[in-house]
Amino acid sequence: MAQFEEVSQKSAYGTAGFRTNSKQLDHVMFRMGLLATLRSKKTKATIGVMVTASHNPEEDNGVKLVDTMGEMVTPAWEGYATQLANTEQEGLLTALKDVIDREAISMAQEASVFVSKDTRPSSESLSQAVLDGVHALESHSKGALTLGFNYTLIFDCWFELQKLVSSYKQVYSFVPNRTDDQKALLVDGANGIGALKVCEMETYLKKELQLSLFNDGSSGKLNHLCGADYVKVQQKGPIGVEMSAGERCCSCDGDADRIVYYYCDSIATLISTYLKELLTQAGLDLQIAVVQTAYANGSSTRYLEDTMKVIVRCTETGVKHLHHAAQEFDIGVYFEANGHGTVSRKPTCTYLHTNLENAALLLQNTVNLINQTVGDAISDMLLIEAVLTIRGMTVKQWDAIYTDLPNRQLKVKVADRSVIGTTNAERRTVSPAGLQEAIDSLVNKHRQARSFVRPSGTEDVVRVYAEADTQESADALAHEVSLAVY
Ligand code: 16G
Ligand code: ZN
Repeated sequence: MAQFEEVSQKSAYGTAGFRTNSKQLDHVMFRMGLLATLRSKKTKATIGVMVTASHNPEEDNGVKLVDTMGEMVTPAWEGYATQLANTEQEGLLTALKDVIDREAISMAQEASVFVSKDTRPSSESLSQAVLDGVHALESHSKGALTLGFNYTLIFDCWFELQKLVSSYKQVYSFVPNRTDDQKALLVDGANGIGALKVCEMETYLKKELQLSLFNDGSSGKLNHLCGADYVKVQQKGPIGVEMSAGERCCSCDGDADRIVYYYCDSIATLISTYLKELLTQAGLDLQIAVVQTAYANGSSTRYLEDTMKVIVRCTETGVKHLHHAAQEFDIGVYFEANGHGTVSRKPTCTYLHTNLENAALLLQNTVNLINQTVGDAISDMLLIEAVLTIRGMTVKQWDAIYTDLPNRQLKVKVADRSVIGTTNAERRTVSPAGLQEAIDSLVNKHRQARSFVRPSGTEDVVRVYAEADTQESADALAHEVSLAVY
């Protein structure tokens, strides 16, 4: 049974659940085990608990609940999570009863919880604490219990891997004579779970894709000097990967739900352009939209709206927001600038399967490459490879679709980041007073400039983003805005 520690600092269910140094998480894990069990009883379905801190340092860890369709839980349940995580041990029973009453949960209902973990050393004992929580609740109620346990939730089973592999082979059969150069892809596994999966897949795809895996977890530390976040934020190649000109390279993050291709982050542009062309060729009148966040480069937004004429929506940061917005369209493409994303399609789009015209067949196979839950770096990688193959494009040509405005991201440590309130999909601040006016006047001093600040949902920092016509200008603006925040 997990030990309860004194809850010193208030933890909040952030952008992707709780996240902090792994030493402070034991009690939070236990309580998420309790809450997942309640959620499962309420929904009468399986609930996932994912133990990971994704791209954060190996010393950190985190936990998020995964709802019945693979999505994040609703705001009300995030609220319960925060409440449970911060309750003193004496108040825990009352807090639990409160959730049970408010949600009218029948404790006799069967529960089914699936716990997954990434490859961090601390994930072993922390996932055990989740299981302890599940067992603790179940031993006090009459409900039967199903418990699953594995490594990552996404993309775990062999069957799923085979489905991706065979869809990729099908797509590939449309363009069989790809040169060796075009088939070569360098993959940075970030010393995490993605490395294990790429290793497994490599053997099945030898003919179609030559994967060279780096940072495979055999020696390096998770996310250390490698991985999607490092590459994106530091704008540097990962350690151990020697890239030569024109080579395609991509990086997963620690739990393999993000992917970044260098030196290009216009994944959504590439995919939506391709899907739109296929829809036109197949004569299908479906609504396609791209969902972005404030971090999306201004040039990509302009290109999508003005040239591609696709619908563009902006939401708050975090897959949970983008995913819901994407689901409102027949086909919704979303990729955050940091590499998180996927393509969702409405169930009504399944009639694609009955149309066997060439374009539709290709569309069907392409769609089968997509893992529609909240994002899976390995399926995204195969999707991008498929699009590049079909279009006969090099990374350079992809990069040339539009030109990103130079940009800079910084983080600022402040005493209390929660004083910063935002609106309009985090593009403007509403508090503290005067901050937005200060940002506006700094932005006005630069050309083609845009800047915003928001409290991070995964780290104790405020994030600053700036873009402008030159790198010097973007750097200066980011710096000036940081000072205004501080
Ligand atoms: C998490 C989110 C990601 C978001 C990022 C923002 C998931 C699976 N991942 O990684 O979507 O972009 O947090 O972090 O939900 P921040 O709030 O620290 O900037
Ligand atoms: Zn991740």
